Amino acid sequence: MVYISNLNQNIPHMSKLLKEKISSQLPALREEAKSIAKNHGSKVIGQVAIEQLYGGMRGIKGLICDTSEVGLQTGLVIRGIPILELTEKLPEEIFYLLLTGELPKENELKDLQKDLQNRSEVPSYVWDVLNALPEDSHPMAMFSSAVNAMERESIFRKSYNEGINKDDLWEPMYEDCLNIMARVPQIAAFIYRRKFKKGDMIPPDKNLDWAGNFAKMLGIEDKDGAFAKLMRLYLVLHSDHEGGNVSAFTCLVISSALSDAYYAMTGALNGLAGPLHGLANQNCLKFILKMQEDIGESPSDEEVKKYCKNILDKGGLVIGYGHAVLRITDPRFSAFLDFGKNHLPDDNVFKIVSQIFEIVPGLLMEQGKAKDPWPNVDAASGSLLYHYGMKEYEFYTVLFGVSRILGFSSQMILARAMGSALIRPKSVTTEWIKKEIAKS
Ligand code: HAX
Repeated sequence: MVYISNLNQNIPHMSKLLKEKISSQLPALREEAKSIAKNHGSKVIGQVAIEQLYGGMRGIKGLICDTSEVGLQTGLVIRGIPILELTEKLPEEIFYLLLTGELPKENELKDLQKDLQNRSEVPSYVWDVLNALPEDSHPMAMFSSAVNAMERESIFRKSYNEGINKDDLWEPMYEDCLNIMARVPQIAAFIYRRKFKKGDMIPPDKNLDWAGNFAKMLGIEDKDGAFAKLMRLYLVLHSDHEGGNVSAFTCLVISSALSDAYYAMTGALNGLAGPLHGLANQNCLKFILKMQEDIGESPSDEEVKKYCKNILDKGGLVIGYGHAVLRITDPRFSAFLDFGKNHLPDDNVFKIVSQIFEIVPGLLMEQGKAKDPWPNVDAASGSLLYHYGMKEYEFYTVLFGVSRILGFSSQMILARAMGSALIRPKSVTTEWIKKEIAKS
């Protein structure tokens, strides 16, 4: 079968405003980076201890990421704005903010939304690829396969092969990222409905915002609009988490080889699928459901405490707790907890989430192993989705992935715009480390 390429020739409205905004900011940003590297290039900003080599490079300052930062005591801050001040925004607004450092004005938001709607047609072969996968494939494997399959649409690869000027390489990267961002809600919704036998694909509604449309295509019953509200919040809260987490770092490493956004995001999604990263949200709900199975639907505080202590005593993990970087209650958890208190205070699963929050930090502190005894983003989100009828927790990481594509995209577009170098740290051998130790 011959498939028609979806390259952008026929798209009636492509956003100019966001691209123009980035273009207008670039000269000063490039000048600043050049000047910092030229005038302060030899300034030392950190040391590397051997324990960091054995500890996943934790804390080594080795990347520049301007979209967001995660402070030990602040949690996620996007372009200087704490995430808890952004919970009423739309994901499209967050994308604009990540990229430019500014929230869009009304006309800029409308322009971006229209652009995304016009790019949203998914190439037909993607449905064939997804339909060809066994139904028991994990939704994340389906999701990353679909993104990888779309690589033939890459405008970046085509432009590179045609010899585009190095300074302009960010523009086709931008086009690829916007195309992916516009199409993933439909792909994710298709995966949900096919995998969990929810019925035919629901067509997109071009009058809705990006997350509202996604909520509609998932087909979850939503009489009062609360599920769409949750989706907007979910896609905002998961959008970015600076540059060093497994998925964002993977994305940056792959794209630094001038691989296009399809290749880079596929790799990033595969990293997100790991249980210590994005898969924790599915495991967290699984953990609570198992607890209900073991000690009852509505356990007492004492029963929850005994159950969690037993897990910790056996060397197990309390999923949804701890973080590689944070040392406070993740503000994204607080946002979800607030949503739950406002919309579903009497839900049994949500009640357990609240009980665990009161109990587990104390147990982890008592145990003294986890550096961060506080809940992370994954500790509450599953209970909210479950309440609205999205009970298939294997799907939750796909939602995370749809959202994080905003962060992957903005980080990659900016890295390309700034002409970021090929990422290639030096590895050392154990013999070399032993020799270094012997010297001291
Ligand atoms: N329950 C029990 N023990 C825990 C723990 C938890 N929630 N969190 C950390 N620990 C233990 C570790 O297993 C480790 O034990 P060992 O020394 O015996 O190996 C010790 O405490 C020190 O770990 P750490 O330095 O505090 O944690 P890391 O930075 O190595 O890992 C993790 C951070 C998030 C992976 C870890 O806290 C964890 O496994 N938590 C549970 C899984 C989870 O919630 N993951 C989601 C993270 C958020 C995210 O990225 N989402 O995408």
